[in-house]
Amino acid sequence: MRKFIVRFMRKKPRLEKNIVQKNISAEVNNMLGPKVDHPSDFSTARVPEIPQIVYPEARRDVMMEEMVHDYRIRDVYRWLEDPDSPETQRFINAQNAISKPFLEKTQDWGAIHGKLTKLWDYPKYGCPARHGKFYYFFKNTGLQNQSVLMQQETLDGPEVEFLDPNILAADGTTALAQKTFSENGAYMAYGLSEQGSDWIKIRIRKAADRTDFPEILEKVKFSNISWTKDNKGFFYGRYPNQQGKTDGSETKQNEFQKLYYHRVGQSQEDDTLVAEFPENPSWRILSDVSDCGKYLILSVSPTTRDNMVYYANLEPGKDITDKLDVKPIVDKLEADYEYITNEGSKMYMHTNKGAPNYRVVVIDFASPAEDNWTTVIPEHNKDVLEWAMCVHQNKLVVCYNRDVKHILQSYELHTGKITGQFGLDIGTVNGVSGKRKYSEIFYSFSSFLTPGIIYRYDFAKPAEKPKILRETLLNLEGFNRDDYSVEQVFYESKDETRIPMFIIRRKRAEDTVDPRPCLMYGYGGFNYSLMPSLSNTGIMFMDTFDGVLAYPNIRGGGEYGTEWHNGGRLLNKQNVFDDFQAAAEYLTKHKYTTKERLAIQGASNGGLLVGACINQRPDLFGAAIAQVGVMDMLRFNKFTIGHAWQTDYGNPGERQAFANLYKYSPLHNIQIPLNPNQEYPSTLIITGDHDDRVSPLHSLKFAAALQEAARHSEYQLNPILLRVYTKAGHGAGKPTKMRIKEATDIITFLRKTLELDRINL
Ligand code: X99
Repeated sequence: MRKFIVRFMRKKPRLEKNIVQKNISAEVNNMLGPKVDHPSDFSTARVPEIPQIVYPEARRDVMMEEMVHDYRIRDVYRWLEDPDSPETQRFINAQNAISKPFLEKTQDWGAIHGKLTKLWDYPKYGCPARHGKFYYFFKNTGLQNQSVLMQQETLDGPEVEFLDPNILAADGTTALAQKTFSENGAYMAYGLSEQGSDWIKIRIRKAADRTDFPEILEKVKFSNISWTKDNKGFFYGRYPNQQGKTDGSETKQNEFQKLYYHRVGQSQEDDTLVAEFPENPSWRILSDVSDCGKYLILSVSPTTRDNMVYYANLEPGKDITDKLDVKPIVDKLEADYEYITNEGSKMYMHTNKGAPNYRVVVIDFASPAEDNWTTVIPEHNKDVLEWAMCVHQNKLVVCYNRDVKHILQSYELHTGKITGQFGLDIGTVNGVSGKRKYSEIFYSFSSFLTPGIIYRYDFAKPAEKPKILRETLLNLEGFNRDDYSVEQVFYESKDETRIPMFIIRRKRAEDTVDPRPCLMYGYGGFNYSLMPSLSNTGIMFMDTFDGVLAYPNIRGGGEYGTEWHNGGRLLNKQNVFDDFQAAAEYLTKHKYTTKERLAIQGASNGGLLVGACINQRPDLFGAAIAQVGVMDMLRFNKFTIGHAWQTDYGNPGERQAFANLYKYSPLHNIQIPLNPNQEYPSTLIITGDHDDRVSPLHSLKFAAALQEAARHSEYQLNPILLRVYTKAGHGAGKPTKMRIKEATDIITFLRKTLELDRINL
């Protein structure tokens, strides 16, 4: 790989975008860095030090060409798909050698890091849950890398550290990814993830003395844990042994998951294979032991949407020594089905079958034909029934989404009659716990300016109101949430669809028009609703730069049920990008911000969103941050769990889907800026070396291609940076220290590239 040089020069002032600069060949450009004609009013313009970058040369393999559905596709950076090759490693090192100093070697990095660390440092609590003799909840004193699972006999009794992941890895990169207690609460099966990977290792801890059984279960991924009611063991999903690494840095497809039964205290080798679908390698199996213990309900799916339902009879108390006799209930992939509870063979299920906003139905496994299903809670014509849970023998706690705000209600299980509503502010129910055998429930509330409030309610004492158990408070000096406003606007997208968007900013006197820096965040896919929640990075952005936060609830999400998801998937995917771009136009038109100071951010499917939007409308944004994004839409299905996303993206093996993907795939739609209006915003591409959800290769290939375009354009002065973090994955379980560093990098990047004035740093 060629040596690269980073030359520092003064950035041209933003208002002078039309001034043509150098016209030298890319080759010379690579060696010397671009030349700048200084405009005459240079001395009066705001000109912080911005390095003009000479990007690392990435080999273009022009021979890597293939015909796919009569499209001639060149994949010149295919070699970057091998995470282990020395050439890929050199590429990553060369990128970090530019991005790391760009971010860290600025005067502000330290001040931003210091302030973010202070801002992060407040005690955080999870929602408690009762299991057997004890209550359990997560607690983080403020800056601990991982939250500690605490145990308590009574809610006001002493708190005991039950499991502290911080002692499992010195750098905090081992996370408690999953935990499930046995019915009597004697045991907790828990999954540990290392370095951000989706792979987990399961261990079992005794509630009484906090010691572990010796066995460790490996090769577990995309699984839940369901205990048999005799407390002797549990079901879990496991993948076959694979050649090479299994640490999350590999890209191999995850196939042939099988369901096993594990007995407490025994070796994994002795586990019993209970269900498999060898003809369908991409099917994954989630299992629920019914509340009565007599059924095992399997939710089977090749994708992240729609599942089939199978079941098997269990005989409580009897050991499971062989494959179960698995029978289908729903064997079509048409809708989602989720087990809630049951009365004998009558299963209460949460589904969107025949109800795009979801309903609760009873399916009698003894006569499962759809004609025999009965509706307990019908579909609401506007609000989305997000989930339902059975507590206190016969009550259903039900959570609705109404215009991107949660509503929590209770219903009679048998009649479906509403019995009450829990008062909630504008925001999100981000945690809940309760059981059929207990009368109490806990729920946790969060919003843009509220980190968390935990409530307890006892159904056995209906006269009493829910009480606040714990309230988490920010303790950033000088930050007062009453100084800020949360506003929800509805704007029109390209096709006139009304899209909701939350806007959060410091209050001003009425009618004050003062565009401010703005950070807009989006996701737009997989039926996932972007609900109100507090972001430390967001608070930092508002407090430090007098910034505005914007969260458009674009299509592809689940905010308005299945229709909203359908409006932004498959051949409708372009709507997602149009909605995001329309949000940007709304924010500038209504003077919340200016294009030059509008930054966009997205992660994962939201990284794709950012990648597609900067290709399609580079003129709309001043800066872009794409984290762990899916950028190669022609090959996403070939790595790890990518094949499961075809219900949102389509199957590249099919011609029509391919043609559609080819139109928006970030990697395949990069424009060489031929005039100043086509200059890409300052762009920060972020990934992690152990991301096995979205392999880093997406970000590597996209960055290489964008930088190549920048190299060939005299108009691309805004930086295009790639930052690859080590021992980091897709995001879940990331240690606090690394989260703060990443947030510091992002804030520093915005400060520097958007030339933001520090109001408060
Ligand atoms: C997934 O790929 C989910 C993967 N996944 C399972 C789990 O299938 O994490 C599963 C089964 C049981 C336990 C845990 C898991 N997802 C989730 C998509 C978006 C999602 C994802 O991560 F649907 F919300 N993507 C990355 C989609 C494109 C980029």
